[in-house]
Amino acid sequence: MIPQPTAQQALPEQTFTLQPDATIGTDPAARAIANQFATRLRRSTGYPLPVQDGAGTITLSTQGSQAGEAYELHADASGVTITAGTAEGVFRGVTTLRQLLPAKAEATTQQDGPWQVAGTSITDAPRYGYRGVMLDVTRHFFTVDQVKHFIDLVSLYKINRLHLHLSDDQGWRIQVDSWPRLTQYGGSLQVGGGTGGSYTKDEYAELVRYAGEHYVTVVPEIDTPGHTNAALASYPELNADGVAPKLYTETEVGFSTLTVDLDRTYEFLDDVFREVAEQTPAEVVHLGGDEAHSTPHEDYLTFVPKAAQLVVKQGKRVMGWHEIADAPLPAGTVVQYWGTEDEKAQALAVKAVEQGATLVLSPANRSYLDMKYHAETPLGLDWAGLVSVEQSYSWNPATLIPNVPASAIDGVEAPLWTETLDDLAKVEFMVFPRLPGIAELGWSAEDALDWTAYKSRLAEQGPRWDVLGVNFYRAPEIDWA
Ligand code: TNX
Repeated sequence: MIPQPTAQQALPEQTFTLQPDATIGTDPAARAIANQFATRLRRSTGYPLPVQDGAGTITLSTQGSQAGEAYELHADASGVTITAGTAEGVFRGVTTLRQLLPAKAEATTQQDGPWQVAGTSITDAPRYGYRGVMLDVTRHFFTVDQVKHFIDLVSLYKINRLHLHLSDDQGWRIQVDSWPRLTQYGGSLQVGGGTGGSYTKDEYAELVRYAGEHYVTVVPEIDTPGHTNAALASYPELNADGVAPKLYTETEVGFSTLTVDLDRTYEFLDDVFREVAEQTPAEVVHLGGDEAHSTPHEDYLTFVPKAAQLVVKQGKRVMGWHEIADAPLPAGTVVQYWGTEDEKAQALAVKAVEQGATLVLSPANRSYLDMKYHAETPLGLDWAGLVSVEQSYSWNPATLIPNVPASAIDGVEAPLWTETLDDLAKVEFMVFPRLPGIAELGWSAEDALDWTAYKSRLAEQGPRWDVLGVNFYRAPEIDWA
C-alpha cells in the first residue's frame, strides 16, 4: 500500500470476501463517494452493489471524530467499515480500500473473483496538508479528458493538490473574457509548433469540479513577470516598445518579461487574477515569479509586491516560486521551493520563512518528474541531474533546508514540466513510478519512510498499473510483481 498508513494491524483469520449480494452503506455526506466507488467495483466484479443508507457490507461513515483527512478502516470476515469525520477523510480511506482489493478490481471489464481483503485495522492521517502534483499544460497542451485521467491516477495515492501551470512563453491556456486574444492567439501553438489549445471557462469549471469530486484542489498558476511571451505576443500594448513579439515554440527560458513600469501591466493582471480567482475554490492563486532573467532585479522587487497585492485583492493567498521571497510578501504567502539544495535557493527559503511565509517543497533534483531517470531515458531533461526512483523517494521534507523549522513546511509537490512530453503515455512514463514516492513523503509519518520497505510496496503497484493501462517505467531496481 502507498502511502504507508500511520498504524496497521493484521487481523488473522479475518479475510473479507465480497459476495454477489454485497451492499454499500453510506450516510448522506459520503453518498457521492459511495456511488463513485460502487460504479468502479460494479464494472470489475459484475455485482449489483446497491448503495443504501446506513450500514452495508462495506460501510462509509462520516460520523467519526477524526479531523480532516484522517480515517479508520476496519476489514474483517463480516465486512469493511471506513470511518472519518469528513467526506474527505472517507475518500482517503476508500483509496486505501482500493489498494487492499486485488489489482483486477480496477478493471473496466468483468473479471473473476474472489474479491478478498485480508483482515486489517488501520488508523491513518496525513503528515502534511499539501501533497501536490503540477502539470504544465503550456509547453504541451492537455485536454480536459486527459487531465481528468491524470486526476484519476494521482488521487489513488492521496494527492490533494493539482497545480496547473496555465501560462508560459509557449502558450496561454485559460480563457480570460476581458483579454480574449490570450487564448485565441496566445494559446494557438505549443512546443514544436503544433496546434496548442486552451480551456474555456466551462471546461475549466468542469476540471475544477472533477478534481473536487476526487478531493483534489486545483491551484492555478499564471506565471509572471517572466514566462510571458504568449501574453506579450497577444497584446502589443503590454510591451515596452508597443511591438508584439512572435509566438514562441522552442524551449529556452528567461527571455520574456512583463513591463514593470507600465500601468497597463497591472490593469492586465488585475483582470486576469480576478477572472482566474473567480474560478478557483482553492485559497491560493500562484503568480509564478520564477526565472525572470530578463526583468532587472530592482524591477522584479517592485513587481512582486504589486502583483501579489492584486491576488490578495481577490481574497486569495499568494503562492509563488521561491524567487519571490527576495521581495516583501503579504501575510499567508506560500513559497514553492524548487532548489537543488543550493545555498542561494536555500537562503531564499529561509528569507521566506523569516517573512512569515510557509513552504511547499519541490526540490528539482528529487521531485521534478520531468528529469530523466537515467542517462538513457528517452524523454525528459537533466539540468537538475538524473532522478532515479530511489533519489526521488529518499529525502526528508522536514530537514531538506537547513535553518527552516519543520512547522514552516506545508508539504510537498512534484512538478511535471512538459517540454518533451506531448501525450499522456509520455506523461505516465515520467510520473509513474516516482509520484507515489513523493505522495508517501507527504502523507506518511517520518518513521515509516524506508527505501527497502517502500521498494517492495512499490513493486506491488505494477499489476495495478497494468490493469489501469498506465504506461509506467519499469525501473530495473524494483522487483516488479
Ligand atoms: C525550470 S523550475 C522552470 C520551467 C522549466 C523547467 C524544466 C521552474 C520554476 N521553472 O520553466 O520548464 O525548469 O525542468
